[in-house]
Amino acid sequence: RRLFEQTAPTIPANTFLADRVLASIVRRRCASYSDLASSDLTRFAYVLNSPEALQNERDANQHLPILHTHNEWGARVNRIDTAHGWKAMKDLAAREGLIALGYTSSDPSSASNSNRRIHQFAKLFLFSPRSAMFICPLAMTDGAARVLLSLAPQNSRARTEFLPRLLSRDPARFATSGQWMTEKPGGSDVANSETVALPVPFLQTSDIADHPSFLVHGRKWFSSATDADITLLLAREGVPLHNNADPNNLNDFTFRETSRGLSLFFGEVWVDNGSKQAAEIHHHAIRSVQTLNGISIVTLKNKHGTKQLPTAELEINGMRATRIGDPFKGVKAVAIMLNITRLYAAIGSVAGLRYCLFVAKDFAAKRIVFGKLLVNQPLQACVLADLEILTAALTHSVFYVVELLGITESDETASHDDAVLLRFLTPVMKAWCSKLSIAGTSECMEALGGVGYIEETGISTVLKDISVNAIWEGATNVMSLDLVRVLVETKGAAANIFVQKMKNILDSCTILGQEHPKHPLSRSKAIIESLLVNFPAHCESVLEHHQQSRSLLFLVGYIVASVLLIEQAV
Ligand code: MFK
Ligand code: FAD
Repeated sequence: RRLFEQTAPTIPANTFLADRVLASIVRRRCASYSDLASSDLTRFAYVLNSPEALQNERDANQHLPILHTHNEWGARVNRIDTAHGWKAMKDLAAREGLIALGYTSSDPSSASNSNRRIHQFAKLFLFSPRSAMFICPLAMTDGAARVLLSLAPQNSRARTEFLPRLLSRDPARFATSGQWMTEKPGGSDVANSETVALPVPFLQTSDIADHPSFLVHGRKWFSSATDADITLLLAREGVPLHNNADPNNLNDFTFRETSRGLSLFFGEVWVDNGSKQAAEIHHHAIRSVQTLNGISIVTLKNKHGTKQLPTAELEINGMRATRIGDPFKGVKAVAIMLNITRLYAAIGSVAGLRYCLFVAKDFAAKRIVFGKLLVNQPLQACVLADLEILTAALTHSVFYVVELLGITESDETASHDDAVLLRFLTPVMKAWCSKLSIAGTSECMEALGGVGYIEETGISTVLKDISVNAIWEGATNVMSLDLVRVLVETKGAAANIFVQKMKNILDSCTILGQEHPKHPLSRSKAIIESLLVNFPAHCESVLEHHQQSRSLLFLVGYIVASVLLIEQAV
């Protein structure tokens, strides 16, 4: 008698072709460029399912980074060994132009900025759940590229040497960036930062655009992807008390308290033998003669998820750095980066949910319970259908905001209203997509029963990895208060712009049979319209009572998703 064995669920061979929502977004939002984008996405999805890519993914998930702080002679070293699969992710990201695509087009004739951002983020959507968290350094690299493009002087090394490397499609040249903000006393509230940057006087008189002109001293409490090539970091900028101020002596400087004393700095993580510390770097050949730039790696964090990612605590003692942007405007400068990485957190979360839903649906098509395929049990069919709607809602919403990002980055198409709307919706997508995707992914785990809880079936890793998206880049309360910040700074105009944009979309939706108010779409439309009528007043009330800002954030997410689903359905 043969004993039962469950057939394992599989994901589709091509996760782009199998994702009708993503395919329809690319068709609609890439306009005349959509055929090119779609064929590239189809090809890329096959690449991700190739034996080589699957092996790299497994390897990166299994062989976690290891920190070596001392060599066999007891000498202090800073060596992080990362998996072959992790390094392969970087090479693949370069070859596929996962950053470059957002900035330069391989087909300039037909692709607008927003087309390119949609194409890029659609690729990231496919890549994220297969990337063993390499999506994280990519997010920071994209954010850093945007900062350098916006703020670094034209003739600076950051601009001429490193920006092209962040955007390179050549694996041997491609560089990634870190983002060092969080310190022990201040992750959300960076005003408490203790790290200082002291100007180096003899370099101030030379061409500072070309020379490191600060020495940084301090500690950073979380540094993701510590194997990055460069980093952008916040530090309290010292003002010299006299002409002979020594950049290694804190007493020669005065500091502004609050976050208005912080500036943003650019530094290479690795430099050509500039440090006394010996470092053996098992990465690209380019690093073989390099050492850390005044940085010591204290430890790698033992995390709930994202274990593939080398997240370290750092001590910084004389790191050479240049300021990016105006002095004491560091928070404003790094916000350019944050607004990009927050969209990555949103996309990465939804992509994780999409992936797990593929698994849950395939399992339901193979598993028999109480005499029927699970998918044919009406109750489970409803659970899976709800998850499909949730995934579609989140995917449409986040790509709507990605399109806004592309539009606002383009000189030709940028409008004030689009910029305000992008600013308003970015924290919403970050928090709302993360929260709902984590809940949805947990539901996918349950949909597999006990085996869903087993590490090797894949959902567990995704759930643990995407859980961090609610925390890093600003936790949900911080995003809710950021929404309030936008309302305050625009004196409420953001609320009106949001209402108008949503109404415009709804007005363009002609619902067949809408003369019947009981038509489900007409009823949904009417509900959203009434929410929009009350929305500005609701925002005013939140300005009085900040504790309501979280529910406002969720309401905005709900409205965007509903409007876009109605638009899709008609
Ligand atoms: C798959 C995903 C991959 C993602 C990978 C990421 C790896 C992990 C990396 C990290 O986690 S990096 C650390 C991320 N840290 C944060 O996100 C910090 C969260 N805390 C906040 O966001 C706080 O609200 C904030 C630090 C901004 C508070 O700082 P302040 O200085 O007390 O805020 P303030 O005074 O309100 O704003 C200062 C200026 O910045 C203002 O401009 P002005 O100088 O013109 O007045 C603000 O308008 C501006 N600003 C703040 N947030 C902004 C912004 N501007 C644009 N966009 C924003 N989001
Ligand atoms: P806190 O700021 O102490 O926040 C604790 C709680 O208080 C949160 O829930 C928050 O929402 C809430 N809160 C804060 N302010 C308010 C308020 N005013 N009202 C109500 N509630 C509030 N940081 C980097 O700089 N670079 C990195 O590369 C990096 N990588 C990371 C990797 C991982 C895996 C993790 C987990 C974190 C990483 N971080 C990184 C740090 C991350 O950005 C911070 O942990 C995060 O911003 C929260 O800061 P905190 O830990 O200091 O928490």
